[in-house]
Parts: sequence; structure tokens; C-alpha cells
Amino acid sequence: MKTLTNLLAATALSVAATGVAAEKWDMPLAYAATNFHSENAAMFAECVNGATEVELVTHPSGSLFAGNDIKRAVQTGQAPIGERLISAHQNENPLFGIDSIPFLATSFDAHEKLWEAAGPTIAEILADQNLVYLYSVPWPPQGLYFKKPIESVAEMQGIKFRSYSTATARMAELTGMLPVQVEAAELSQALATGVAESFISSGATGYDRKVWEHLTHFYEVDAWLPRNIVFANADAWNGLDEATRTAMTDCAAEAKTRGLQMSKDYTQFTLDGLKEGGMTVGRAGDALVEELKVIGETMTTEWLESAGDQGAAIVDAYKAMQ
Ligand code: PCA
Repeated sequence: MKTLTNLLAATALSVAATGVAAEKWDMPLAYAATNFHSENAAMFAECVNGATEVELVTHPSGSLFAGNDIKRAVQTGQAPIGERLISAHQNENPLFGIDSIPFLATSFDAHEKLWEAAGPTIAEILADQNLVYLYSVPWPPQGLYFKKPIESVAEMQGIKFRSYSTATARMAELTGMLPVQVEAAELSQALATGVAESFISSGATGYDRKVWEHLTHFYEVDAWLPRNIVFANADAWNGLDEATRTAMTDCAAEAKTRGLQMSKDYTQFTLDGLKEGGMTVGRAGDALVEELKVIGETMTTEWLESAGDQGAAIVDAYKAMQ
């Protein structure tokens, strides 16, 4: 007579053999549902759900895992798939900060070239961490938010600065500001309570978080374009049949292309939105940009020292594409 365990095992096997068992995949996201990355991920999920037996469900705004916990959750299999701002993990590997070297790649086109040079290495590093790289999408160029006009680095002294990565925290230190790491989902609250009074980000995040309620100025600096990566847990991925993996890879390729266009479209839309909210939006003054470039050089030197030959090879390959 079969034991219950044997029976259950037999059922599971037969379901697996038919390949039709719907498998729910929760996908934690750090950013608001209305943000273009999250909307793109929702479309990716729709694509996967239409083409496979996987039921992909997105969880925006850090509702399933806080942004900083998403990568670990996917590595350890607590979530089978997720999206994360990769530069937030530069402490694990300097190469995760390749997209945050100040003034190295300051436009969408330049950034895509940088990613062409860096992407395969990043995917390998992720593979060593039990992660399968699926697609990635850049944020719009990064600029500075303040609650008063700022024309020089000297005027930044002592300002409480919300950081989202190693590079943003270092930039704060080098400008004399006081960095505090805050997820975008908690940004409005941090500004409302005075935990932070300035930050670097895209127009997109300022718009998503309605920062005109607390701040007055956005300076376009185009310091860099950081990237969100969608990755799967390697064990969960390997547990899928080949047809499912192919379908998901195809959906990921579409999401990459679509997401890039969404990011471009969202750039001007959100800068206009900040203006409508009452903020002064415009390019940072030349004197300020020159000072920031000097700080950028320090950060570039530091990054190259930490990233060694592999980092230098990527930067050289990128420069050769210019
Ligand atoms: N928005 C994200 C990262 C970069 C960006 O533009 C944030 O501020 O958290």
C-alpha cells in the first residue's frame, strides 16, 4: 500500500511530466507601481503569463521585499525572480558600480554602449551568485535635488543627502554633505521628516515621489545612468522546462527594448512634471559642473583602483566604441 508521501510524490511527478502545472512566481520590485520600470515589469509578467504556465506576479514598492533585500531574496530562493538597482550592490563587487562612474556615460546612447561592454561580465558575476540575468533597463540621467538654489559645492556643506548606492554616498562625502541611505519607497517620508533634504536621482524618481512637496530645485547634471536588472534564482530557472525558459527569454528581450524607450520617454515627461509641481528645473551652472567633475575624477580613480584589470578592460572597451 502506498504511503501518503509516496502518493504525493507520484502526483507531483506526473504533474511535472505533463509540464502543465501552473507555477506561481512572485516578483519583488522596489519602485512604485506607476514607475516605468514597474510598468515594464508588469508587461513582462503579462508576456510570460500568456506564453508559459508560469504565473508571474509583480509586487511593486518594496511590498514583498524592501529594495535592498531583493537581491539576497532571489539568490537564496525566497523569491524566484526580482528586480534590483545593481549599483546598490557595489559593496559586493566593484563592477556592480560600473554604471555609476561620474561623467563616464552621460546619455542613453553612451550608457547603452557602456552596458554592451559591461553586461556580459555583470551577467557572469551574477551567475556566480546563483542568479540568471534576464534583462536590464537604465534610469534617466541623474541630477541633483535641493531645497534652495545651489551654485557651488561649498553651498552643499552639511546638507543631509539621501543616497541609494556606494557612489551616491561617496559623492555626498566628497561634497561635504551627510549621506543617509534611503530606498525610493521611503524617500517622501525621509524628506517630510527632515532625515534627508537633498538627493541625486532622475527626474523620474522625483516625480514618482512628488518631491515638489518638500524641495524646490532640480539641477540636470547627467552624472550617470544607473541600471535596474531583472534576474531569476538559478535553481528556479533550471527547474523550468526549456520551452518555458525560451519564452521567458523572449519576453525579457522585449522588456529590455521596451524599457529603454519608456525610460527615454519618461525623462522629459517627468522633468515637465517637476516643473508643474512648482520646482525650478534646469541645467546645473557651469561652475558647479566643473567642481562636480573634479569630484567625479576622484571617484573614477577610486573605482578603477577597486575594480582592477577587469574594470579597466570594460572602461577601455567602452571608450574604444566612441
Ligand atoms: N531612481 C532610483 C535610482 C536611480 C533613479 O533615477 C532611486 O532614486 O532610487
